[in-house]
Amino acid sequence: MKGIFTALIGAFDEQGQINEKGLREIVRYNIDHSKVDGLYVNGSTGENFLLSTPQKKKVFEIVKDEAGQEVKLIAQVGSLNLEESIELAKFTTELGYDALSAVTPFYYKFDFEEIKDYYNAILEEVDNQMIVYSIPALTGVNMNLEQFRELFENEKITGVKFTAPDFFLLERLRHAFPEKLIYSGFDEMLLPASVLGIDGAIGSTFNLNGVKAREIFESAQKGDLEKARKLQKETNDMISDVLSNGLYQTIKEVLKVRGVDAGVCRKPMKSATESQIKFAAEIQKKYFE
Ligand code: SI3
Repeated sequence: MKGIFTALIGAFDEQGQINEKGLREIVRYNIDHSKVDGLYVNGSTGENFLLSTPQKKKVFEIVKDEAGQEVKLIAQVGSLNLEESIELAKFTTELGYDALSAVTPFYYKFDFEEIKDYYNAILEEVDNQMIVYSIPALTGVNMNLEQFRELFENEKITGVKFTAPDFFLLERLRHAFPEKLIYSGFDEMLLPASVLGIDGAIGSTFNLNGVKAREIFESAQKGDLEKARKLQKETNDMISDVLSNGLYQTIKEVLKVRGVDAGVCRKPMKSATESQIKFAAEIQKKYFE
């Protein structure tokens, strides 16, 4: 379960329906071209929170069918509807997903006991491992070391996807829980996170840049910091341009330039405009050719 995991981008048509052919192409591209270690399915990048339960299930099915046993698969099943989370956890465990992940419950200001109960309730129902998805900037949920310790008391919680710029907490977590899996979630911070001893990374830009992400991770692990810094700098130039042009729209449009039919974003997200499409083509040329 270690290494580079792509937070899989979604593929939808103009009507918001799943573009199955495109989704299969995205999976193949990540496996065959980028040679990532795994896929993180129905996360933020998959526009998960815009999907109905049947649509989430369809994505899980298509990805598993396409990827088979070729790479590790993590199913993001977190939802404000706990019954939906449990249903998806059972569904993906039966499909053969290697691990579950669930975003911390958000919107309402849940207290820590409620958050802990949410994870334990999901895990009581399934025989699978869970990676906590912590992304405070989007959820408003900021857990401290002691709260992670309490979550990790459940042995089925085997790790965390740590999407925060808090390197003090990251170091404390690494030191306190050497046996737990820690994945870095911010691609632009892969190098410093790697230096602190993460087990892997889960990122949206790996849909485009999986090969270089691995090089950063592995160079840092080997102690070749000069090379890792150069690669992270090049990567961050690219990420700055992608973010300035609209993250998910740009990932999709760059993939299309490469012949991968990544479709459009689901409403209420906007589809790429002509100028975004044009800049995406420039990004492809500038950083990847
Ligand atoms: O769930 C997911 O799709 C992710 O793994 C998200 C991942 O942490 C990304 N965060 C968001 C909000 O999309 C990052 O990969 C992020 O896009 C990247 O670091 C650029 O800021």
